[in-house]
This record gives sequence, C-alpha cells and structure tokens, in this order.
Amino acid sequence: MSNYLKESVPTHLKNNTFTSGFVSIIGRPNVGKSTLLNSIIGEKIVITSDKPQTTRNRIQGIHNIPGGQIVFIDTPGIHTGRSRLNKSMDEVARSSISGVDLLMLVVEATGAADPAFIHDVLAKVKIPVVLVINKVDLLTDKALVLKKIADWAALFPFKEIVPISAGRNDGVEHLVSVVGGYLPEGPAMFPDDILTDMPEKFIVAEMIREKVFRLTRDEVPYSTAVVVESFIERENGVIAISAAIMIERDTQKGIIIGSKGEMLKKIGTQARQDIERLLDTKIYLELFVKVVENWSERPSKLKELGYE
Ligand SMILES: Nc1nc2c(ncn2[C@@H]2O[C@H](COP(=O)(O)OP(=O)(O)O)[C@@H](O)[C@H]2O)c(=O)[nH]1
Ligand SMILES: [Mg+2]
Repeated sequence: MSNYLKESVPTHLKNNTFTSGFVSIIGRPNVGKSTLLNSIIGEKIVITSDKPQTTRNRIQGIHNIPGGQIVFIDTPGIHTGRSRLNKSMDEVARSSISGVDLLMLVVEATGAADPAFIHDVLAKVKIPVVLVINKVDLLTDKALVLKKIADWAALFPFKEIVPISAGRNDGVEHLVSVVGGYLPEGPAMFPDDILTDMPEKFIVAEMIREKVFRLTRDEVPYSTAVVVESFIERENGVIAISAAIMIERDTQKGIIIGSKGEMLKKIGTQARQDIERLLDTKIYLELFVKVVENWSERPSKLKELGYE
C-alpha cells in the first residue's frame, strides 16, 4: 500500500528528453472530472455543476510542464442513459479510453470501491491507469483515505493511487507530476500558449450552458443547448456576442426567461463575467431563447450542435 504514497520522479526530469502524451479523465458523472481539468489548467475552460451529465463533449486541456506537454481530455461521465444524447455522451466517454497514453480514473472519496464498475470500464485496458480519489475534503476522518486506497488497490493494478481535492486544488500538482512520469518521450502536440483545442465560440457557448445548468431546475438543463450565432471583435477591443439558448418545449421558455426576464438576465450576467475572465476583455452578451422540439433526439440537430 505504501508505494502508492511515494513521490515519483517524472521521467523527463531524470534525463533531458521531452515528454508528451494524451491522458483521458474518466469516471462516473459528478465525481469532479471537469473541476479537476480546470484545476490542472489553472483556468476555467470546462463547465461544472452539481448535476450529473453536465459535460457533453470530449474537450482537451493543454498543460505545459518543464520538459513536457500533457494533453488532458475531459469526458462525459460513463453511465447508461436512454436518450440519444445520453448514448452519444456515453460513447464519447468510452471511446476516450482508447488512443491515449494513460487513463486517470476519478472516483469519490466518499464512495465505496466498486468492482463491477472497474470490470466494466477497465477489463480490456492495457495502458497505465492512475486512480484519483477526489473530494477527500469531504472525509471527516482523514485516516479513511488509507482504507479507501487499500480497497481500490485490491480491485485493479493501478500504477498509482492519488488522493486529491480538485475543488480546493489540493494534491493536483502532485498528481500531474505523477502522471507525467508515465508518459512517453515525444514532441509537443500543441503550441505552448493555448489552453484548449476547442474554439472560443464553443467555450463561450458552454459558459452560458453552465449557468442554465446551475440556475434552472428539473428537466430544463438537460433540454438545453447553446449556439453562439455571432462573435464580433470591435475595434475598441470589446467583443459582441449573440447566442441562442435552445430548449425543447414551449413550457420551458418561461423558466429560462423568468418573470420580467429576470432569469435570462441572471444567466447573461453570470455568463458574461466568466467569458470576460476567460477572454480578458469587455463583452457585450445578447441572449435569445429558441424552441427546437426534441433536438436531443434528432440526429441532424445533434450533429449541428457538435454532439455526434
Ligand atoms: N467537496 C468537493 N466537491 C467537489 C470537488 N471537486 C468537484 N466537486 C463538486 O462536484 C460536482 C461535480 O463536479 P464536476 O467537475 O462537474 O463533475 P464531473 O461530472 O465529473 O465533470 C460540482 O458541484 C463540483 O463543485 C472536491 O474536490 N470537493
Ligand atoms: Mg464534467
């Protein structure tokens, strides 16, 4: 058990080579995968919420370290939902297991070790897997961490087991250096000044979608998609953005708009603050609400929205 707690020296620091690789962040919904990616990148590039299934796409965050570059891939949670969108999300999550150099499997410190899940997800996996036990801040008895490590270690030959709190940015730096130690020699895959492979327009749409997830209830978040329809950089540096919030039913329109437009205003204000922080400039944000019946079941719509 104690070898899981050792400090490992990353390969690229042992010799003078450049290390690079792709690392998928996988796990059940809501365990903190997106929070962890933001914590690693040091900026909010992916959205998070206390509702499961917030993340819908595969999003890469690029992290540069001295002598190396690690591309972390955030994924939707692995689950078994029934709608077409759910299936598409599950496929995205599962396909992220192949074609990468290492898997970071994230679990919650408060949950029990889960043999069925490990078997389902890791049965055929040959690449190194690092288990990340997240949300250790929620454990009242810190000694429990050792028991959790032992329980999970009994289920699979994890290369390392690292307890962290992504929400408090605790242990994340150590986790990254541990992961870096398992990556192969190779050149940088992205320029060293970009944080993600996703276009700004996409991230902006996601920031708006996050506010809908956080501020509305019931089925509304899951019925929402956001499309940035125009993104214009003015000469004074201000960026004018116009975006459509798409929902599936007329009845949801009232919830998004709110009485006297209050909800839409709140969504706009909070999203604008995030976008301004990310793009580091002043933003004008204009939001519309559009009803597109059953978009989450329509293949052509899903494609248009980038989900399939
Ligand atoms: N207490 C605590 N909450 C966390 C931590 N990391 C994430 N969360 C919360 O867990 C919820 C799900 O996080 P998210 O990153 O969206 O999970 P994902 O579905 O796995 O991507 C959010 O409410 C986060 O704020 C942590 O280290 N400690
Ligand atoms: Mg997520």
